[in-house]
Amino acid sequence: MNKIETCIFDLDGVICDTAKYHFRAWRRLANELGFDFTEEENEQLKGVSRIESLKLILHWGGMTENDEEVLAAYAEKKNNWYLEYIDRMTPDERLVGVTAFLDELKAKGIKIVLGSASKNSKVILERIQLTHYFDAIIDGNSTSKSKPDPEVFLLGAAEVGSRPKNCIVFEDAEKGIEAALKGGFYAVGVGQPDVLDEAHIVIPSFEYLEFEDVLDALSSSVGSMA
Ligand code: B16
Ligand code: MG
Repeated sequence: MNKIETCIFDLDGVICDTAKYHFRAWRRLANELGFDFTEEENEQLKGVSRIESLKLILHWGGMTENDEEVLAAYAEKKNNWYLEYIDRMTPDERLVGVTAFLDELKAKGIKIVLGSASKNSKVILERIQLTHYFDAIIDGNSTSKSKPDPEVFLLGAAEVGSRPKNCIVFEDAEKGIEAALKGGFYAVGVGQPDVLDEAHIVIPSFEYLEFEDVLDALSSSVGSMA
């Protein structure tokens, strides 16, 4: 297996869980528009961009809206509520084991990069006090294509001068794993093996996880990547 210089992390579902805040804000918008949607449907929005999420929700509510200005106004309304919720986030909302894992990477000189679809990633990292760990932050503000396009991870790797084959991507969404594989990265799924079965390996969380464990598991799974 190739030498690993850089680890690229998705944000929502990997570093912290903002899905509940997205759900609360989207549901408030849906209710205002006269319909409701379920937490199960919300699962399908993980890793999906803001505008794509809105279009899916309107579709579930049986609404057709093609006017770009109306769509932008709905998205802004939802985002303002979402910003209120994330503004109250604290470092306690880091997912279990994340801090120790990042500390270990820092001590080993491995570069740490964020690769998220969110346009609010900087606020979230500030609130959970993790900004200073990151050597590069690539998010929805610096990308033009959504996952499963590998753009976000390719930009992240380039920013720290690594090639994809020397990077591991940690992702909780199927589309994110697809993006990592398309870009030629090692892909580690964080969550359920049945959902993330395309990943090279899947971890349930970062709890008690050491970097060496990840390298060992990847080596046995992929052997040597050309
Ligand atoms: P925003 P990730 C994604 O974050 C979320 O999983 C997804 O639900 C959200 O719609 C998307 O960010 C855009 O977020 O509205 O804040 O720009 O998993 O890519 O870190
Ligand atoms: Mg995610």
